[in-house]
Amino acid sequence: MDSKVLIIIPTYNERENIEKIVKQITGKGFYLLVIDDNSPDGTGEILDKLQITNDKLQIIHREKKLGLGTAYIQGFKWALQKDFDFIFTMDADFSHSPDYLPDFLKKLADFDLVIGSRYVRGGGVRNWPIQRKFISRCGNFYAKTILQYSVNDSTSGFMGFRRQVLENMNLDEVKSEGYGFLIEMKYRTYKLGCKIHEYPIVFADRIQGMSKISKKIIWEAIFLVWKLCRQIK
Ligand SMILES: Nc1nc2c(ncn2[C@@H]2O[C@H](COP(=O)(O)OP(=O)(O)O)[C@@H](O)[C@H]2O)c(=O)[nH]1
Ligand SMILES: [Mg+2]
Repeated sequence: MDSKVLIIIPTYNERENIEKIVKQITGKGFYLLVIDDNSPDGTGEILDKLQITNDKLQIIHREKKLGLGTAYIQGFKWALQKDFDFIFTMDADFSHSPDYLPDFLKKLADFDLVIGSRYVRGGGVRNWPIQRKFISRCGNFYAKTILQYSVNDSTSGFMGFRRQVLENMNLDEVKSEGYGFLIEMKYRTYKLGCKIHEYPIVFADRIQGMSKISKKIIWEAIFLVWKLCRQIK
């Protein structure tokens, strides 16, 4: 691998998933940065042990649960400082299969942002209850309509950026959390005039551990979409 590729994964209570995901990603030759918010379940300690024998693994330990958005922003800044060329975001819970990473990377030769998308032909969701499917579909249709852009899966947490996108974005202005953060990153990228590709993925619901996304975060995202289209010109 000639260019430097970094995968960033934020974690909060991912004890059941962390060792396996670290091994799969670094086993493919990628660098991995995990940002752990002092998970009460001991995820951080497991990471420290894994790091002793894994030189592709980097860890940022934060004091307390500070949210997915700030974790990624901190990770992006770290990646830019360390001269990575391609920077990916992923969940720890295997909803985003690491097997897609090589194909995403190929696409980044032609695009600035690649989104792992459930809502393009060939993509989909496995193991979600019908209500969750419905909410996600409607939320993404809503975001696409209000923001007047072409992205079908605004709330996907699986993204690959060329470093230039993150360099050109004012990362300190990105203040949203959860789904809002995921939407904001895509919309800001679009507003920068970048080329975006949605790569079809089958999203598998987590088998181990619990989701940390709350109802409050969904409501925040709904208001954020309005704010974004008024504020970002
Ligand atoms: N560092 C950090 N990671 C978080 C936080 N909230 C969620 N995560 C991680 O972000 C990823 C996405 O969260 P998840 O619960 O899977 O959300 P869902 O897929 O929408 O249900 C997972 O890897 C979580 O462990 C947080 O406050 N801080
Ligand atoms: Mg998840």
